Amino acid sequence: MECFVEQGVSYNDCMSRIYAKYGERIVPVSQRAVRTGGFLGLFAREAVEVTFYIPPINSRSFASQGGRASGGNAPLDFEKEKEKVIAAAGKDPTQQTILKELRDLKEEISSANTAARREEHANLVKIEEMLARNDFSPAYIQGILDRARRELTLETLDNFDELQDKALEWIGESILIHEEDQFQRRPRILVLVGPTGVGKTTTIAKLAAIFGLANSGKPLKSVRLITIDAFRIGAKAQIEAYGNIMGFPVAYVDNYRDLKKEIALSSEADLILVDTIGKSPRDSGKLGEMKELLDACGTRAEVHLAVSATTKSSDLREILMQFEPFDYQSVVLTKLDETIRVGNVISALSEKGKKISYITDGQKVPNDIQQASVVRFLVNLEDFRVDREKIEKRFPVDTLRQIQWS
Ligand SMILES: Nc1nc2c(ncn2[C@@H]2O[C@H](COP(=O)(O)OP(=O)(O)OP(=O)(O)O)[C@@H](O)[C@H]2O)c(=O)[nH]1
Ligand SMILES: [Mg+2]
Repeated sequence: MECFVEQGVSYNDCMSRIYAKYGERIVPVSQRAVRTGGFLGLFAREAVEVTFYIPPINSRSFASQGGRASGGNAPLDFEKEKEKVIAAAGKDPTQQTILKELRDLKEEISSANTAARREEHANLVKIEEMLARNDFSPAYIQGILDRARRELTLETLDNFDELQDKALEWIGESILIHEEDQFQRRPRILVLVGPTGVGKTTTIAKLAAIFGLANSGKPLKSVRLITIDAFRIGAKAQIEAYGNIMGFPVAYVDNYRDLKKEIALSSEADLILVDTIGKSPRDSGKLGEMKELLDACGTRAEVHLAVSATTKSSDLREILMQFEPFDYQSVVLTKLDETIRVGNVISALSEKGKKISYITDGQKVPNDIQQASVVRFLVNLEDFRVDREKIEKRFPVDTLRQIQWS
């Protein structure tokens, strides 16, 4: 039996292409998530690949439509293949029986599949396409569709607005928000780790300014900056510049003992912000060294992982996994202004059960930072009709808010 493959943005997209090309007789065998397109491994997108075969009845018409074999591009000679099988089967009555059973089975699978496809509600197909356009992962999309099939009545499925509201609510539920530390214990120690260039130092500066500079009558926090990134050209100057402008002391350390000492010396501060050197998630040796050094911050230090919202899904999953040894409590999502699609981020974080603490959406210090909120993500979704009032009611403690403290 020759199998063929077709790729598309979703299972339904693949099936539409297959039916359009080969007619309704085809029998799907399996589906899997794949990555397609891109250049030198960059910018590849997630897609679905469906493997199928065509029952060898009326094979001449398929061959004339230009069928494509999985192993190469040569058109198949179905007549020859059929003759071979029939000749072999003709010699052996047992094989004949098996062949007949196989044929019956194929027909059964084929008709069950066609029936299932016809039963898929048109509004669910629309939702699936909208989710795919927002870069949600195939597994995440399947989860939403399965839930809709399981929990919603036909009446709700028929009402597209209601269906959209439900999908938005479920997406919202899957976004986990980290509760802001209310400075219960002092000093609050906040460490930012992450890959290179994602905006760690800029985020540290934003947090320092928001908590430590005059802010509409709020009581100010005394802030200390510590960096373990003092030796790269420009890195020291960058944090020093922020420290000087804001008037916060900056300490440079490169070993466990000095870091421990600096933390102890800053025990009177309200907030100690620790900036780290960006690390490639692939360099597990260097990550291990940094983890040992950061242990000097003590067990009650909050570690946040900074990742850029523009990171492609597979890299995001790797980053979330490789930084796991730091035991990070939440993710700071940076550069949200540089992408209009957030489905990849929502999918990856929800698959790993990770919380989000802050989002940053620009280079301006300190303006472009906010506490993470479900509402912010939902209003960013493309194509969805967002009833903001409803969403804010559904996720009440989580409306868009600026960072502040009592
Ligand atoms: N568009 C945009 N740019 C940002 C944001 N945050 C930081 N940047 C920019 O990203 C670049 C890198 O920022 P840094 O703060 O130096 O990044 P880093 O993670 O400390 O980099 P390394 O220390 O080299 O690992 C700078 O040009 C920042 O202005 C953001 O939210 N949006
Ligand atoms: Mg930096």
